[in-house]
Amino acid sequence: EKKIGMTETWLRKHRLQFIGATRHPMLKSIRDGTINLASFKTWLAQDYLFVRAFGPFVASVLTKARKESDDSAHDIEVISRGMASLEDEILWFKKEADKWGISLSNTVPQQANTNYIGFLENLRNENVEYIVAMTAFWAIETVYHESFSHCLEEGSKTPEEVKETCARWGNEGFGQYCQSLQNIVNRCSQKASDDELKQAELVLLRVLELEVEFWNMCYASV
Ligand code: HMH
Repeated sequence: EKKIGMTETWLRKHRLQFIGATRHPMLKSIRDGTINLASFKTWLAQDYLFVRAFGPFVASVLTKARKESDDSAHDIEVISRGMASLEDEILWFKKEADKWGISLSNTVPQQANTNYIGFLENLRNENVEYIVAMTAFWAIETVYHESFSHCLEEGSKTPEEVKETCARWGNEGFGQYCQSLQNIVNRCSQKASDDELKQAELVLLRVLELEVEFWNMCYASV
């Protein structure tokens, strides 16, 4: 009998919030092919700014792993892989923005994005425990994997020009990487205090809210 991990417990408990983030109307419109391309372009430009702030956050998780993890050699390997792929991701955003005729240098963050970036900045504080930051990291990546892999499933009518975006986070390799992050959170949770677990759970819920607000921001921008 396999013991279920803390992350699975949280996801069962907060299933509706998880679905709210991963099956947002904007994602549904990608999947059924009715996506408004202006919304998509807003998402692309705003997500570029988000990913630029995400790098320093991931670096802070790496630092915490070095100091606090009980298996830092393993965790540093997994987190570094995420760090390394961000460079490629930023280049991809630039290429994609070119394709859609978007000027990234003229893009300013909208309120929901500013809130999300501020949340990441707070988590970089050294007083934030490793498991708390790691839970946010896992949740942020997993929400995108769940969301975009759904847009590529059989029967979806995702437009050709949006498929590459979906594949970026929806692919199986990215799914395995999310699973590695999840395994780290599950392992850490076995040794965490009740207070740390409570904080990690609240951070997961906040990520789910911020994701919904991020999609709302793009959806409403037309
Ligand atoms: C808003 N959430 C948002 N952007 C992303 N790129 C990810 C999650 C996944 O990295």
